[in-house]
Amino acid sequence: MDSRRHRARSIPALMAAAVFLTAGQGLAQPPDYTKPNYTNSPILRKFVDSLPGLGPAGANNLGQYIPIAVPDTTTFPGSDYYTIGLYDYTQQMHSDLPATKLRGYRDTNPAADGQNHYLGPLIIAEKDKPVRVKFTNSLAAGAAGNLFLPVDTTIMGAGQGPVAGENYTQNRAGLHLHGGLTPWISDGTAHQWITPAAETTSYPKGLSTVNVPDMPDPGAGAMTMFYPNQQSGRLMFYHDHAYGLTGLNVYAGEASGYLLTDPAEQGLVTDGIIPADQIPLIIQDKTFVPDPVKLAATDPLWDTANWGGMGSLWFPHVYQPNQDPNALDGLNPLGRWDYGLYVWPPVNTTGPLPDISHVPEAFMDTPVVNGTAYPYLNVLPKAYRFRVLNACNDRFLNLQLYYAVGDTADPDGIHRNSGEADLTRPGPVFYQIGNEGGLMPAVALLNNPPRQVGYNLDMRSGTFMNVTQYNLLLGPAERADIVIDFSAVPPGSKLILYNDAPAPLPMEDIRYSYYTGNPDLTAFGGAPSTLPGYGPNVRTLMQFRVDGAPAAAFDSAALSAALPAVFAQTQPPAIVPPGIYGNNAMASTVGPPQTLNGIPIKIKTLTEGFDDLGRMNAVLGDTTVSVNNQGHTTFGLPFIAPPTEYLPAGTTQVWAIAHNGIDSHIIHFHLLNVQVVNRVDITGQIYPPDPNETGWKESVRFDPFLVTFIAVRPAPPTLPFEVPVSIRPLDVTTPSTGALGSTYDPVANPNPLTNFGWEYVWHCHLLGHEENDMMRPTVFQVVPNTPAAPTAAAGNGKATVTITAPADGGSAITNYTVISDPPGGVDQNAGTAATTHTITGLTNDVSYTFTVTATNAIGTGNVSAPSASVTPTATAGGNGGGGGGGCFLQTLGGEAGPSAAGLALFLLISIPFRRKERE
Ligand SMILES: [Cu+2]
Repeated sequence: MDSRRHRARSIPALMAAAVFLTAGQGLAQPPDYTKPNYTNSPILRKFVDSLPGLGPAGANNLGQYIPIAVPDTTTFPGSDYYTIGLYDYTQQMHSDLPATKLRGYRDTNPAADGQNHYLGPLIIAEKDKPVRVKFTNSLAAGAAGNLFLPVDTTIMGAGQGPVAGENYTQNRAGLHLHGGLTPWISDGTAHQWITPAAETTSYPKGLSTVNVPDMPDPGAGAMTMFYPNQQSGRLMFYHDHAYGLTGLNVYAGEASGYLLTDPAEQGLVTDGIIPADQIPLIIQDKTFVPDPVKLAATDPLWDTANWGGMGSLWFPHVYQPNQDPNALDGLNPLGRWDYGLYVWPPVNTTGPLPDISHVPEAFMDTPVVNGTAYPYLNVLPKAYRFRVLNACNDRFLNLQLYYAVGDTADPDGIHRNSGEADLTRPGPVFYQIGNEGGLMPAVALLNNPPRQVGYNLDMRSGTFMNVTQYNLLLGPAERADIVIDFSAVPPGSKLILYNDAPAPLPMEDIRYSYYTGNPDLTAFGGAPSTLPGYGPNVRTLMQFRVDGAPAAAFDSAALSAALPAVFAQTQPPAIVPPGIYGNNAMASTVGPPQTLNGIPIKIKTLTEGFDDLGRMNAVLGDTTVSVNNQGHTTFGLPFIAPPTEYLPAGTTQVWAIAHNGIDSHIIHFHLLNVQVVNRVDITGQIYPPDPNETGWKESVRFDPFLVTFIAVRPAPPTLPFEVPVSIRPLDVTTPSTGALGSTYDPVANPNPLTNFGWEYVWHCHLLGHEENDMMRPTVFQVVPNTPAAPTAAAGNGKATVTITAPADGGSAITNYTVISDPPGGVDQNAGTAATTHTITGLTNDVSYTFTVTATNAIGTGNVSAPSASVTPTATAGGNGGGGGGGCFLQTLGGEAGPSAAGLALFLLISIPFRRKERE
């Protein structure tokens, strides 16, 4: 959701109506239209600081580098054990800036240096060797632990919790391994966070925080995680995911790399197929607080005392509406966002816009790579492997490589270098070999030549005005494993890593597009024209300086030949085979057969609208129809609605995710690697996945007005312990209204305790969207845990076996099987979920033990330990109790099947929206 000025301008009559009606609403405080709310970083020189590399040897001129975490290999034999703390610290990120206050992870192993390093420590893991982490929140307690960024307490999870009058603290933090096949207890998601041990709060940790069962209790202020690493090699990253604070915590610095390697990938290195020289390029956008004069002119409401002065991280904090009911044209020139009170029909707002407000997206003005603004990197004329991660909060990147303007002497003999890219002189090609899921089945050749952003201008097309031409397009959290061969670059040359992705994508607000010579937009709440050689500039991300003796050319043919075999060896085969993209997909979206490659299709929705305070937001959902706060019939569910996505282990699902809105989103699937099958527009045109979307991904782009098909086959990792299931209220911020198993009712029982099984989430990774409700739980269902040894009581020729129900794996236990030793007897309660089973037909005066297994819809768990031995005798009392008792069955609502009517309704709803927005 962008600022949509183009749309607002096209509907003045609607605006007038909205203004008229607004007077009668009287629900919300009119916003102050006169105060600007933006700012721009101090003017920084480009390419004066070098790129931080790995380890102390990679330190740049400012002393920045990304340390590699030091494992403790003895405390937990067979595992690499890391101790990581969270601290506030400062680091200088550019020569023209003072040190910036940051909040991030520190390797607290005594063998490490005891210092914080931005984006560190990088964990390097090996396939099938577990990593264990003890994460300690070492922030200050009380007000001193507050985040030094504007926190909006109207965002779910950032304000009041279940204790009346008591807010959650701002020093909450967790640790999520993004991309990891991790047991849910260690996934570090929204409700798995901790506060410092010294914090005085009713909410010292998230309700779903569970430590690793076979590690010592880490005590208050700490949590433990277990990462099995049973995946192929890939670049992942670990970052904060705390409810209501993720976007700000990550922006403040809570993100670090996690590089998983595997033997097949290492074999490619050993064999010289891919370069051994490997360089991370972690790209973010930041805005730094400028000098007080500029700050006062652009963001007079910035709270310097609490959020910091010049050089501190800046973040937007006012919801500045596009609409101004007092203006003749109804528009606010400084506005950024549509305000729901002023649209038609208006949002039934539940309150005024808060003074400190979340905004849907935060697009900053300064690119930072590995923690340095506008870095340069000296490279030799040879091939390198770059591990690229878009770690921006909300900004997409369309990465290209060009020679720099004037990198050689111009015809007039003058050697100019203004730090610009010469868009007529392509740099070397990118051989993309991997994405989030590891190596791809084939090399994707990019930058051959570079492709600048291009819009689909075919008005007959279902993707009219979408960005359909791009180079290496990476949304937030997407990764690319690329080889660039500089061997043919003349020594002495300079190259520019260039980006021209619009922000938002695709409907750009030009005030977020900073480049040399950009129009002066100060009258509209934007930046002045950028000077050559200086920031702000989000196009010229970094510079490569090539020098030295050229190496032999990189053997791309050998790479192309080798990659498919390695993929086949290390990666699961595709669920939907290549070549099936044709007939099935469109047929599946509008009617029978509702299957793809024989797999039933589940329809999911992605809907943009407004929150209850009138702010633009987006939500995920299924085909459940809801009426939003404008009275529109729509789709989409809040995070706190009962779960709708169930993932039985070992099954295969195809999701058709229909996008009703105008923003591109990156949807991230925890637990899952997904196969991008294809995309289909509303005219029926089919778009195969991009060459770099083949193989497996977990962060996937969803473009406007496309139904995107993904296929998943969830499976649990193998663990050395069992884990409980996630049982919590739907809404952790309010008291529960009903016991586990009670029936959800939006009025009478809106917040029952609910079994989420192995709880994960799927959510937008534009962090501004994720934070304001673009997240839904997924219930991963596995076999029940192993029951404890049952108790047994002997009777006359029988025994009564009593079972304690184990965790049900997220799917109700349907029956217990009791096995006697020695064999014999008849279980009178066989095939039932009763927890008391009477075994008859036993032989008196023979000693028996009993074991038990639990079964649910997913399968049967492990066999329990035996009961104590009992001996039926003719004189044993009574007839024994039969069946009944004790059993509590949790009935989980099944997921609604795919509905052709549902999708047709979705399309009917979406088409008028689309017409309106594209007028
Ligand atoms: Cu989004």
